Amino acid sequence: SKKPNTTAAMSSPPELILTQDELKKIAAYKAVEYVESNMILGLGTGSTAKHAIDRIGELLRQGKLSNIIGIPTSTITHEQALSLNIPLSDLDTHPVLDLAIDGADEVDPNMNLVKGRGGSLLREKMIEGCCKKFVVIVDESKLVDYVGASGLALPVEVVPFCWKFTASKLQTLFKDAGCVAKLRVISGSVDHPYVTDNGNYIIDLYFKKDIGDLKAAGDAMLRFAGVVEHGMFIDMATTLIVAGELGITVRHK
Ligand code: ABF
Repeated sequence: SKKPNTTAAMSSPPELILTQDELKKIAAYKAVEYVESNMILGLGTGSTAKHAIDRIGELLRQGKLSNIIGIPTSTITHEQALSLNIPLSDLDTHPVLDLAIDGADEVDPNMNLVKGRGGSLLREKMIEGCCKKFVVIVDESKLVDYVGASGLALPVEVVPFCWKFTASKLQTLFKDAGCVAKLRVISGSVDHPYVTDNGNYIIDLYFKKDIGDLKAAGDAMLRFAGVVEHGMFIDMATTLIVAGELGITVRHK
């Protein structure tokens, strides 16, 4: 039941049990095969993207890549790239990127994504929206039948001003899907809000059912003045690399 534009290859003996992090690394290394010298690159955030950035740094160090300019999607990625001596720039200077590589929290059958559990969805969407190619790298646990199906949140970045009002608007908007909206707090704290790189808060939306039309849902959220951006990346990924126990699958749109 393989799709015509899908290729699959064994990356390791099937009897070998790989950890989730090893799968992430396999997907990340595969994505870096798409990187060529002289590219302007969007550098993602998260534990999967981190492997890709490490690999890019390694290839630069070995002289196998040259003249790369990275555009980081978060301050943490900025620091990682600096530590690897990857030359960096920004969207003001380079508004068109050749390629971006990033992870995701969920990937639906149409290659629509949920991103933002790492809190970097706004910069990710700004940067990955300017790329000629956007390669998404995941382990197979991220594949879902529909957005929200994993039980994990759909993150929404909101301005701190009257965030409870905005959270309540979002929860009401998706009441038919049994939505519960929660302010993201710093890990280990009860009520200390997590603050994004842009000084905003994150409202995590949990659904009991499929929210249906993703584009309509996204547009409705963006109509609330307090909403800065949502974590659905609709029709943005051009290549999906999935690493699973049985090998790597590469799918192009
Ligand atoms: C970023 O990192 C986010 O958009 C997404 O939330 C997360 C994926 O994390 P990981 O690669 O650590 O699973 O790409």
